[in-house]
Parts: sequence; structure tokens; C-alpha cells
Amino acid sequence: MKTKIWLSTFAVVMAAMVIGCKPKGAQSTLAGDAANKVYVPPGQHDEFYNLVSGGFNGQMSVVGLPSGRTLKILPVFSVHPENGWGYSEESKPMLNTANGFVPWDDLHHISVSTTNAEHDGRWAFANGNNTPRIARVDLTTFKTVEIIEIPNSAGNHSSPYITENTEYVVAGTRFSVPTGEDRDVSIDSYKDNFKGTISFLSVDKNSGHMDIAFQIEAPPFNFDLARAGKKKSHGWFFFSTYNTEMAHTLLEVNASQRDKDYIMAVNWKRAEEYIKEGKGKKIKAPYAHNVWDEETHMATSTIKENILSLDPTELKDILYFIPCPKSPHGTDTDPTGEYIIGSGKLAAIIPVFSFTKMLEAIENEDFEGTIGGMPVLNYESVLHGEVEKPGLGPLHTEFDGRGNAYTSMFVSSEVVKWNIETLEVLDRVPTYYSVGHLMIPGGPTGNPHGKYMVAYNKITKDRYLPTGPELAHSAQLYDISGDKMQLLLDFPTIGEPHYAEAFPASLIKDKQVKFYPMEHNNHPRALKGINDARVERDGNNVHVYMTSIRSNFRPDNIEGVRLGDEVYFHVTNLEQDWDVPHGFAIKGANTAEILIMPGETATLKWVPDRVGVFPFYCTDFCSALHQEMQGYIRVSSADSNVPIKYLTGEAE
Ligand code: RUQ
Ligand code: CUA
Repeated sequence: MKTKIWLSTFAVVMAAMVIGCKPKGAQSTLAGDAANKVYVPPGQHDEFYNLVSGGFNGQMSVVGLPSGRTLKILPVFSVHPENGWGYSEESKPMLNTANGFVPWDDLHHISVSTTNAEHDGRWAFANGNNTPRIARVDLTTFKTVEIIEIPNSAGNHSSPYITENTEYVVAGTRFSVPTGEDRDVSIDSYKDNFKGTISFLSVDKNSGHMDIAFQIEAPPFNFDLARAGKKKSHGWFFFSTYNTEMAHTLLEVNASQRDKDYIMAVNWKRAEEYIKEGKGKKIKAPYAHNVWDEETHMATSTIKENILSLDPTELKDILYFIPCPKSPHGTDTDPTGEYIIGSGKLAAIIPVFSFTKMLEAIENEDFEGTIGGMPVLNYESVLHGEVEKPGLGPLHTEFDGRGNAYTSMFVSSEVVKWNIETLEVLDRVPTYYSVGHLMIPGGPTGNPHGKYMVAYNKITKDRYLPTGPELAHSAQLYDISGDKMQLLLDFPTIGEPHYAEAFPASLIKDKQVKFYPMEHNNHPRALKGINDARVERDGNNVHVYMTSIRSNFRPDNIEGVRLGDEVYFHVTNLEQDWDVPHGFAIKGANTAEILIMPGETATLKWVPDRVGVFPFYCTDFCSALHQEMQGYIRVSSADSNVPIKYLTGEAE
């Protein structure tokens, strides 16, 4: 009987998840003061930077809040023809992996670096889901400067979450996979041969450089999301898990059987101690580590061979399991570090766990069982309380720093505000429609700026002018400074935003790099001035050493290239002023343009496939004579004896 009732509730929830509920009382008219609250007058700056993930477009976008203005698309894991990311010779190594060049990924989450659990605005980290990677973006240049691959992982979803001083960036695998020497195993041997892994990447305090410090083996569950403990819970990490049924087919049904899955608590300080004692073993696991150098203006990719692996079935006190209803998606820790919130997609309540109670339960060995010898804590013993009737389909929770939590409800399409101590629901607002993540500036840190909340919605339907079958995803900005949340603004987003983080603009806006000083340009093919422009043949390679400055390229007439040659245009932008990039593109090239920042050198490779004279030109409107910024290159037959010849701007 009980199962029957449960099954029918389950069916209703599942049906609602598929269809998506349209909220009642749709709030379509803006209150009179809403426009004022988002109005940023021309020439003035937004109060917050908001870094928004691009989901399946593999990029990050930079949005100003409260205006919702898109300031930049910042390429991370995907090639970006707009500026030559992944097309220039210098940037190609950034997208190298143990599988070779992978020019796309699925970027879900962003973490901005913190010191003492507060945003410090130095770097933003982002995860690549598909070919597991973590990227680091430098927030003085808004450029991806490092990408590291995560071996023994598949579907790097619970990532990239950081500890309170950015000691580690952490990555949990979504899919469990075979990780041993023999990976050719039958899929139905899942329970025996598949494993989960959690990776801890160290971050160098000064340079930001990442490395895989250690990896912890875990049961073959799916790891969905994670958050670090902070303040009192610093030293711990919390991961949500689903598919603790360990199903490998039709997960929709088979991974929704159990009433509770787990939040996995990781005592990483203890893991560090074990490593100091020499515990753990080195295992073979090749991964690429790609680093951008701002002085040579190029990336290098190194394949590393081994990682340090810890086995928690031997090191008994690093992993603990907290039962959590039901198929939890997000797990979030509040600004004090005391409360851990699990958002069970199929749960009717939101459980709030107490870190203090968790420590007591561990101390008292108050366990209800074990998984592979690792303790499962008693739900009731660790529970602070449950939020009753919050809505349907809770996914993610953020905080305003005033003791309130905000949880996104996918199925009932709303955001629910509740008090963390009393667990009382205080307010709810509809979203249009089916919110995924939500974001409060500083929301995951110890010091949220609880003025705005942004809902990132999965379904847009009628919100904007229709654009055929594919519609822009949508963000909605709410004022949360008062007791009641107020919808202020809808704005379309780039790609499919999952998560975003925002911080006060004042943190970084005066630290922006405006151009690269020529005297620090250590690119091996950089030119120091227009007089160095030249063309050199080296076997079948032709190197064009080119300068760009308003409004010419030197050389701009090139002859002596033969079919079968590979031509490398090494373009140095000699400008030493802000906002004067030059672009370079050549007719028929099977590639993209490159966009060269002032003081930078970048290389476009071109393999001509026919005889003729080919124009090239500057693609970025740089001056009144931008349209004059052009040239020609002649390609002769393979057996021609036209010598290398070029003009560097002598008047006719
Ligand atoms: S996810 S909508 Cu972070 Cu990929 Cu929850
Ligand atoms: Cu240089 Cu247009």
C-alpha cells in the first residue's frame, strides 16, 4: 500500500518535471520603481560583475548587474572564431587533452576565488563536463590562462568548487566509470568494476597554477554538486550523490528508487595528514595541463602521467555519508558554515543538516550502517530540521547573509525564501519558467551581498520575440533587499547558463590590464618595430613576420609562396593604447580570424590550396583608414621559381 501511494506521488512529480508547471498569478507588470532600480545611465558602470556560464556553448559571459548588459563572451573550452581562440597557433595547446585537441565542452559552473571565504576577485574557475577539465580565468585580463584535465572522471559536473582560501579546486565525477588497468569490462558489472572519484587540485597562492594534489576513490554513485565547508566547517567538503541504487540503465526510473541518497562529507584536512604520512598510491592516469604565458603570449601543453590516489576503504575517517532525501541535486553550505542544505529533486521537503551535529555523530559513532566500510550517519542525528512544503523540485540554494536561504524550484517554477534557523518559508516568487540555478552576488561565500538575486531559467517560451525553434535562455533579476522579493528585469543569456557568480565591480575594475607592454613581449617571433617586418622561407614553411599599427600591415605585398607551402602569419600589434586590437583574416583560409591585442603577437597558419592572389585585411574597425588596412599574397605553382619578395610600405 505504502509503495503504491509513493509510486503515484512519484509519477505526478515526474510528469510535472517533464511538462514544467506554469506558475499561477504570473507577475507580468513591473512595479513602477523596477525600471529605476535596473537603470544604469549611459556612461555609468554597473555595480556588480556577473560571470555566467555558457553551458553547451563552452564559454563564459560577463554581464553587468543590475543592467543585465552583456560585456563580453570569454572563450574557455570552445573555439571562438570572434577572436581566434583555438584557431591561433598560440592558443591551440589550451584545448589539448589526453584525447588530443578537443575544441568544445559543456561549461556548467563558475567559482570565483576567495580568501577567508570572501571573494578576492583574482580568478574564476570553470568546469568542462564532457571531457573533464577545469579552467582558470585571470580576472585582470578576462582570459583563460590555464586548463587542466581530470583523469578517471567522466562528466565533471560537481566542479569546480573551491575551499575558503582557494587552497583547492575540487571536482567530482558525474558518471562512475571503470578506472583500473582493464577498462574493457561489461557495463552490467557496474557495481564491481565502476568507481567514482573526487579530485582535489591545488592552487598556487601567487601564480594560481593548478595541479592534481590527490584523488579520492568513491563508491560508484553519480556525484552531482558540491560545496566546501567554510569558517567552522573549513576542512570539509560536501558532495551530493544520486543513483546510489548503482543503476546503469534507464536511470530515470532505476536511480529514483530509494527514498534517500547521500550527501558525502569529505574530511580533506584528514586526507592531507594521511598524505603527509606517506599514504596513498601513485597510479597511472595521463592528463593534459595547459598553461598560458602572458609574456610569450602563447600556451604550452604538457601531458602528465600519474596522480596520487587515496582509498577511503583503508583510510577510514575521510568519507562519511549523510542520508538525504531524494536524488539531491544541489548541496550548499550557508555563510556561517554551520548548515548544509540538500536539495532533493524528488523530495517534498528541504533537509538542513548541522555541521556541529555531524561532528557529534561522528564522535559518538552514531552510524546507521556502512558503505564499503565507510560510515553512514543517522539522518535524524545530523538533521537541524526540514523546510516543510517548500515547493516542487528543489535544485539549488543561495544565501543573503541575513540568515535567509533562497531555493530554486524547477517543477513549481519559483524561488522560495526561507529562514535558515526557523526553517519557516517567508516568501515565494514565480520564475519564467523552470528555474535551474539561482545566484546572489557573493551568495556561496561567507559574505553575501544580498541585494539582488538572479534566476537562471531553463524554459523561455513566450518571454521574448520568438526566434524559431531555438529560444534564448533567460535570466531574471530580483530585488531581494526587502522582505518580499521583487522581479525587476528579464534578460536573455548566451548559451545555456547554469551557474553564475557575481561580486562588486570595485573589487577588480581598477586592476584591468589595458594593453601588453611591448618591452615585455617575449614571443619568439615578436617584432619590436616596423623595420623588422620581413618574410622568410624555411623549407616548405613560409614565415611572415608582420606588424600591425593604425592603419597598415607590413609587409602588405607578399610573393614567392608556392603550392605545398604552409604559411605562418606572425602578427605583432605594435599599438600601446587601450582598446586598439587589430584583426587579421585571409580569403579562403579554413580557419578563423585572429584578433591581436595591443602589444601581443599571434599567429595564423594558412595552407593555400590553389594558385592566385589572395587579399587579407584587418577585421576590427580600428581607425578612419581601417578599410585601407589590407594587403595581398601571391601563391604560385609548386614548381614556380618566383622568389620570396615583399613590400613593407615604401610609397609607390
Ligand atoms: S546544474 S540546474 Cu549546476 Cu549542471 Cu543545476
Ligand atoms: Cu586595424 Cu582595422
